[in-house]
Amino acid sequence: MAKKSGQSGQVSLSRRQFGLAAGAAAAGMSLNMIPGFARRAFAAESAADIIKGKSPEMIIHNAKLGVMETPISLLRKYDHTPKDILFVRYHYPHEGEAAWYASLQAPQRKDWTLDIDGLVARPRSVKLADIEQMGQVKRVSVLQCAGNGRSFYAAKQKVGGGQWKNGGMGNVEWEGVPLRHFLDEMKLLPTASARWLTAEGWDQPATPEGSDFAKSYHIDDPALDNAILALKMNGEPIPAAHGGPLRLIIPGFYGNMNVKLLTKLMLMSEQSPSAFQSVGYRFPLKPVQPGEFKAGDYTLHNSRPTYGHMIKSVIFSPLPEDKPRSGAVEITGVAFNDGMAPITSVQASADGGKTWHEATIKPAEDPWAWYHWSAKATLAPGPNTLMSLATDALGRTQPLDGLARWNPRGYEWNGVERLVVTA
Ligand SMILES: Nc1nc2c(c(=O)[nH]1)N[C@H]1C(S)=C(S)[C@@H](COP(=O)(O)O)O[C@H]1N2
Ligand SMILES: [Mo]
Repeated sequence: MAKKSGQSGQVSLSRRQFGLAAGAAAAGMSLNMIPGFARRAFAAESAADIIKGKSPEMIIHNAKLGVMETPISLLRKYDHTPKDILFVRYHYPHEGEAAWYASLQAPQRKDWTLDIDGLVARPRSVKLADIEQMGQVKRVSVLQCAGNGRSFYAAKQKVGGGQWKNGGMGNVEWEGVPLRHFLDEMKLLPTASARWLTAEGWDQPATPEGSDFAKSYHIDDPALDNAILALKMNGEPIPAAHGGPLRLIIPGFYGNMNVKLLTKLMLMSEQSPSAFQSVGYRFPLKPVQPGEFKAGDYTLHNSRPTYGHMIKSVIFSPLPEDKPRSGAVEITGVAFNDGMAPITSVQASADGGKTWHEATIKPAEDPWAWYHWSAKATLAPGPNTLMSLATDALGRTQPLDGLARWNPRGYEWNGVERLVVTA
């Protein structure tokens, strides 16, 4: 990896940039006075080199797979997260034949089909063009990787995988055909033994031992009532990097349940044997301690898939880089859950939880979208520990000690944040 970055750093020192640098030197400027120069010429690959059009400010977790997170300073600028800053997660290298989906362009794939297979009276293949003709609905939903916040578990014991902070999420407007509606129109009569709906993506593992990306949902899960076969993201065809031309969106469900590059829906009696369903993206049923339960210990019986978002709030402002002054401050941020009940309260603290201030909450656009909140507090000179705590109408709330939910794969972090800002 290090070698690869080094090489690409040299390659990206193009003649034009070199010319600019030489000109600047002649003009008595140092290289770091040229915006963007240092990063492009010498640092490891930038997000924009991995997926053209992505902001170079994205934090890269895996250059080969194109995994990247949004800094909160960018995320907070928009209500609907635009494509150039939305986090990205794929599981296979997008090289060779797969290179087409490492792009923010709308894929030109008019020949795309969705296969319907398994325990149905009549398996069939549906053209993208036919899905486009069906009635569409909009859903604003937070898209969040189940690994978002994983790095915070390191305070107990570091777990493997991308060390996500809070930026593995975004608030996105999706548009597409309601899944139930689609299944009805297709007259897909499930046979009596059909229990699970499995969705599969186009992407393939690099080696034959690898597992296809497939996820399964119980066919009676009420969350499927809100699911859509999405064709648009923020009002335009879904960029390939985000799963276009067709993506299954289950509003309120963790990222992995939202299968990109959707090619197949299957009705089955069991869940998919894919490792992404049977061992990966699962959460232990009982609390576990480091060492006693390992990443390889997951079974269908001792764990559950990461389905709906655990209730969570994230502080957007002030961030340490805002360099706030002491005195009155407005703490702002967002909160969201699985959309099954409204968020009814957010409390914020600026003194590490000694005193709490009730925030004003702006109604969310849709049950699965994020809620903006804002609370008045006071910053003391020196370091201040900011915290926020959301609760919903079902009484579900965030653990003050997020580490109590430590798990070997570091999923579903929803602990109360402790953000230290110095005034
Ligand atoms: N086909 C396919 N779908 C996928 C994945 C994948 O690797 N392949 N990754 C999943 C995971 S783990 C996440 S978090 C989201 C990321 O969506 P994004 O890249 O649009 O942010 O896509 C999900 N859907
Ligand atoms: Mo994810």
